[in-house]
Formats: sequence, structure tokens, C-alpha cells
Amino acid sequence: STNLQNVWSGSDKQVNIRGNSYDTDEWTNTPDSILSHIGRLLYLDENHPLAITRRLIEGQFPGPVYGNHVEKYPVVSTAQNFDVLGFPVDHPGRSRTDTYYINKNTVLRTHTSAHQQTYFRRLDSLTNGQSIEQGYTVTADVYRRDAIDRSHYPIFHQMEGAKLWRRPSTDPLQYSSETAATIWADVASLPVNDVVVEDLNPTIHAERNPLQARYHSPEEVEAIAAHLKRSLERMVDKIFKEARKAVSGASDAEQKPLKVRWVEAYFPFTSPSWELEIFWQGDWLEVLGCGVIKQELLINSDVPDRVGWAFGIGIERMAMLLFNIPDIRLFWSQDDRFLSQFTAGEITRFEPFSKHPACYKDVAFWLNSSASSGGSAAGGAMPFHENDVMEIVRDVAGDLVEDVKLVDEFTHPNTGRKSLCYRVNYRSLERTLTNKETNDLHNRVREKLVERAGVELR
Ligand code: FA5
Ligand code: MG
Repeated sequence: STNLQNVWSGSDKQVNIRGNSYDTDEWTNTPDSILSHIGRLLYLDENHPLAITRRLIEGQFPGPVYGNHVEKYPVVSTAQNFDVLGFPVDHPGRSRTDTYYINKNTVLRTHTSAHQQTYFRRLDSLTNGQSIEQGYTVTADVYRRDAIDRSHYPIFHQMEGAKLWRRPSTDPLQYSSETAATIWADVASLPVNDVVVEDLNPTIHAERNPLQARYHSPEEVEAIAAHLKRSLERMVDKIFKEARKAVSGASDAEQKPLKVRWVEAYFPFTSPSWELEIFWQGDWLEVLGCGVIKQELLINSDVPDRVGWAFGIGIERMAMLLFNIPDIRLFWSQDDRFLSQFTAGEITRFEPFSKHPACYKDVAFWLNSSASSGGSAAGGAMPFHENDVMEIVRDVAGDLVEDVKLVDEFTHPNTGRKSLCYRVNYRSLERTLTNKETNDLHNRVREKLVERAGVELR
């Protein structure tokens, strides 16, 4: 269903998003196929698996300690999405190949962390007022130019969570043992869980995962990390126990315990940082990133006297595991055979409706020397990027594509020109595509590759 409220037709000078008008410029790269998804608010539709999953996670971060919020409007400034969070100017996440720009200073948020500062500020006014919130969750749709396959979609959903403790003073180290003792008391009050956790690295590692030595003591960071890890382990443990009960009807005691592991990570706005992976059907799957909030960010957000942790979890990743949903495109399905399988508050096993045939088509092309190297950051000739192929395929075929893979790559020995071959798998989730349909789609993909990516077909 096209959302006619959100339009940009490439040559227009304005983008309209839910009644707001933005000037376009040489940075604008958000196609109508993305704009048309804005406003679906799947995570608010209580019988949708994304909403059910949101509720389950929120249930593990309840009031009055945590406020549970949503952010419906996805347009933020580059300052909110990147600068405030300490992303360096040359961070790859900022490039137009990875991020949907509305214009030079405006993007579709790439993560819920874009709202951290707003919520840190809000938290302060609440804690000084009548509320006793010390943390929050915030759920929203997020947007990234990315690969096409069964676990990646250009729009997905995240929930951000944070918990802060007030320090007796803003003096970085003087009161740290007092703060640490308070936090350890909170750790001790967390109910125990029986997750099998692999956590091989030390909490702090001088090079790989450093302490913010100017602001935090090791004992404080150990306490914050313990609270963060126990809270998140408990959250996945609780939710997966529910899921297992739903599947087999067996009691907790009869179930194999959940296996999770912590791996070191890097984010510009936390240190130390980790990712949580869950062992599921023979593989480790990353579900969230987290860490100790950078103190500069808290200082810049007018809460210099707090320390704490934050996390960001992928809701589709959790929902795919919980409901056994095999393809991320299904979340956007309006087919009743999908939607009718879910009910608010229940975890059920998704029964796939018949799988329709795949149709593989290859496209091979030469990169032009101008398309394969050089080019300015914005405007002018852009260097070739794989995400441009993905975008063109998505634009032409939308949800009729299951995945796109690079299957061949070589450089001509005499001319030095590079050739690439991509294999597009056309497959509808809802019906069998006709030959004519897939041929037409593929021809349009070929044309647009020439027009927009400046390649030469082979
Ligand atoms: C972030 O986005 C950080 N903002 C998370 C964070 C928050 C760290 C607060 C520290 C403090 P990352 O890019 O790894 O991190 O994404 C977080 C999660 O979103 C991933 O673990 C994954 O579950 C999910 N995710 C990421 N990319 C995709 C995608 N293309 N499709 C579906 N889910 C995705
Ligand atoms: Mg990650």
C-alpha cells in the first residue's frame, strides 16, 4: 500500500513526510519505496509479532524504574543521529551509501540511539519532579541502506534501553566507591536467572574495551557492567522460556537452558561496549549492542551527575527467533494468512504458507573507471557501491526479491576493468510470479543499473 503522504519523486525540490516539507539537495537519496513505509507503525499494532515482541521486552524493564516510550517520527538531524553521539566525521555509517539522507543535515534515523540525548534530558526533569524514573525504553522504526537477504530489510525496529544512577557529586573519582556500592546493591536485588553465559573477556581491556579513566573508576564500571549484563541475560531468559512453553507445553525445568555469550564491541557513545549473541538452531546470532554510556554525552545532556548503561536491541531478530519467522519481509505482509496467526500477548509458532518458487536471474556488468573509483562525497560521480545495486533492485522489485548475491567478480587482464555478476532471487511470499513478470522486473533492473549506477552491461 502506497502511503501518498510521503513523496519524493527524484527530481522534485521537496520531500514531504507526514505533512512536513523538506528541501532536497545533493545529499538527498531516500527513494519513494522507503518513504512509502513511513507511518505503518507496525510495532503499535498489538496483534503484530513486532508489537508482541516489544511488549515482552518492555515487560522486563517495567515502571516505575523504567518508562516505556515510542518515537513515531523517524526524521532526525545528522547532529542527533551522529554528532551528539561522538561519531567521527569520516565514520562509514555517515556515508550516503549506508544512510538515507533527506538533505545534508537531515536523515531517517539509523538507530534509536538518535534519541538518547532527548531522553537523558527528560529523565533529569522527571527525577527532579514527581516521577522516580531512573531509566527508559524507547521503540522506533530505523532505516539503513543495506544488503538484501532474509534477515536484512532497509527498515527495521529497535528498542533502546538505559538505566542511570545519580552520583553524590560530579567529581569523577571521589565518590565512585559510594556509587559502586549503590549499584552493587541493585545488582544483588536482581532476581537470579539460569542462563548459561559465556563471557570470556575481562570487563575492561586497556586497548580493546577501555575504561573512561577520566570519569570512572574500575569498581564503578564493574558494577554498571554487572547490572547491565544480568538485566539483559534475564530479559532473554524470561522471554525464551515463554517461547519454549508455547511450543512444547513443557515446564521450565524440562527445558534445556538458553545459551548466550558476550562479545566485545565498539560504539562511539559507550565504553566499554558489548554485543549479546544467542545460540539458536546451531548458530550464534547477534541480537543487541550495549555498554557504559560515555560520560561526555551525559555531561552534554545536562546530567553530569549520573552514570549508567544503555543498550539497543533488534526487534525483528528477537521476533524471528521467538515466532520462527523465516523471512524478514514477512513483517510487512498484509496477507491475512500471515497476520491472522498472531494474537496480542501470545507467542505462537508461525506456520509458513506454501513456499512459492524462486526465480534466479543474473546480471553482469563492467564498472566504468569513473564509476569504480574516485568521485566526491556528495554530488558529482559517486564511486560504485554494492548498496546502490541493492537500492535499484529494491526500487524496481520491492518485496518480490528474496535476496541479491555477488556470484562472480574478475578483473580483465589486459584492460584492468572490473566485472561483477549479481544473482537476484525473485520470489513472492504470497504468490507464484509469472515468467513475464520476472523478465520485466529484471529488464528494468538492468536499465536502471546503466542509468543510475553508470555501469556497462555485459
Ligand atoms: C546500534 O544500532 C547501536 N545503536 C546499539 C547500541 C545502543 C549500543 C545503545 C550501545 C548503546 P547495531 O548497529 O549493532 O548497534 O544494531 C543493534 C541491533 O539491531 C543488532 O544487534 C541487530 O539485532 C539489529 N540490526 C542491525 N542491523 C539490522 C538489519 N539490517 N536488520 C535487522 N536488524 C538489524
Ligand atoms: Mg552490531
